[in-house]
Amino acid sequence: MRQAIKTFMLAAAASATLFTAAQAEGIAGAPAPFDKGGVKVALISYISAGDFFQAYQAGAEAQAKALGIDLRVFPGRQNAAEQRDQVQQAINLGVQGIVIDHGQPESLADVAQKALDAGIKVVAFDVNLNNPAIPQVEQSDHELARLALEQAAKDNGTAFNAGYVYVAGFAPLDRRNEVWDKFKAGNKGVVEKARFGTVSDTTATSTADQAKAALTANPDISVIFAPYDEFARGVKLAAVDLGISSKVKIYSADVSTADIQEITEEGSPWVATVATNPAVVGAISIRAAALKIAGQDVPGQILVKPVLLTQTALREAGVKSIEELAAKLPAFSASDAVTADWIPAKLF
Ligand code: SR1
Repeated sequence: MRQAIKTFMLAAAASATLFTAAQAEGIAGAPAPFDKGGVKVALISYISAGDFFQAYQAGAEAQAKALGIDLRVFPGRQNAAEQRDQVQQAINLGVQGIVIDHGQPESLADVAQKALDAGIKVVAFDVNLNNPAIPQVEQSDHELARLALEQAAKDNGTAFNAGYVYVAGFAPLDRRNEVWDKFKAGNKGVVEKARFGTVSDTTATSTADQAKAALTANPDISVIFAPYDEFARGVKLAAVDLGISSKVKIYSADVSTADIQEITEEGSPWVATVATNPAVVGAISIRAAALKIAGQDVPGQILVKPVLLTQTALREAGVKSIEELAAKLPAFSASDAVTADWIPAKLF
């Protein structure tokens, strides 16, 4: 695990310990069952590896701790059958809430319904379970892709040869793909010369191998749309290995301290990313589950707005880490999405 994420998680945990006293007896003034404490929630992820998912989990843990929730985290191993089995395990554990983070709808929809039938509140992040009883948290993926591609057009015009990194079947990537298709349809001078991508426990290095082959076969590619930071990291690795960093520009999604370092380093081809704070998204997912458990209203769709972060802006602002980014952009570390006055909100 990268040092920056460790530091962040420790800070989040330390901050959450402020609420330990409240946890034992519950939260004064909170609705049942949070007034008594001891609420059990499961976080069931499809992917746990990588900066985004580690920060998402850290944010979920910090919010859970602040709410006195006993959070059971099930590690994601990109295994649909295992994730499905974990939902069943959570039902057997008697949790009051389940947050499902990514995954394949076809292997989750019926078991999620089984949880609902058992009286368990279910919240989904980035997996569309097509169930009106399950609120869906997402990062405004259409806006995220639009901001990245508008920046690409600003930097490169609207006629260029592109590489595109995409794996179908992941809700956020599918939504970003809709915007990419629209962008190409509206800009006929943009030619997609190569498409590749892998999602696994070694996404960045596997994508790097594919990017190397694609860039070698298509030396006229000047722009790569890689809307997931692990994809962008892989493409950057390939560009550096091939010695073509000055000839390609990478536009991505997501941000972490390691990403900021890769974007801002001298000669980096990674020129922009569009991102939310994944820890905030994790905290929001837990709050949505908590509100449902307390019988309070939660919108069917919860959108977290992303921000455009260009290499130029990050360098000019001297930002070197997520913490520094949050200090410059306070909105990045906080969100009032799905909250209530009884929910402790100051986490990071
Ligand atoms: C494989 S899906 C990866 C994406 O999920 C989250 O939405 C992150 O933004 C990441 O880009």
